[in-house]
Amino acid sequence: ESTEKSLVLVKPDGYRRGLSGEVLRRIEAKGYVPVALAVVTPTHEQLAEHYAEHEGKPFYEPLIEFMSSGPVTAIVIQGERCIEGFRALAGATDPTAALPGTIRGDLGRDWGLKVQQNIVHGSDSPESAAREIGIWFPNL
Ligand code: DAT
Ligand code: MG
Repeated sequence: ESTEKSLVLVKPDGYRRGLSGEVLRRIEAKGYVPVALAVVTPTHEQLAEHYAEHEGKPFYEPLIEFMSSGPVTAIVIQGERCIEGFRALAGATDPTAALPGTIRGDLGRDWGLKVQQNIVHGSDSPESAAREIGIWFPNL
């Protein structure tokens, strides 16, 4: 199959809370197919690449610190329009504002102004997806 792919991360907060399975369940229930999956403790170097677009922003350093605080579950998903579709499943960036029914809305909350602790990452465009899949799954 040659349909669209997206890179999903269950972030350290989600992994720590045992939510990798719940995220994967929602992905599969939607009909997207996991084609690669790995538990990885990200390096600063890897995260600097992944979040290059945010370098210099006020939340950049705390974001990198948080993302390197423990293992993440990295998943490549596949399916027509899965980039847009997973972003819809994930919900708004701020887990307090994210609508119920979404991953962030149902499972996330604010723990002391730490908007970065929002359970999941999902690629936001075909270009980001290709770039990010290369960072997390260099052999794919
Ligand atoms: P998204 O993950 O919804 O694509 P983004 O790409 O704008 O959001 O930001 C990447 C991550 O950085 C996001 O998941 C959480 C964190 N972040 C974004 N905006 C933030 C803010 N204003 N304060 C703290 N963390 C923020
Ligand atoms: Mg983003």
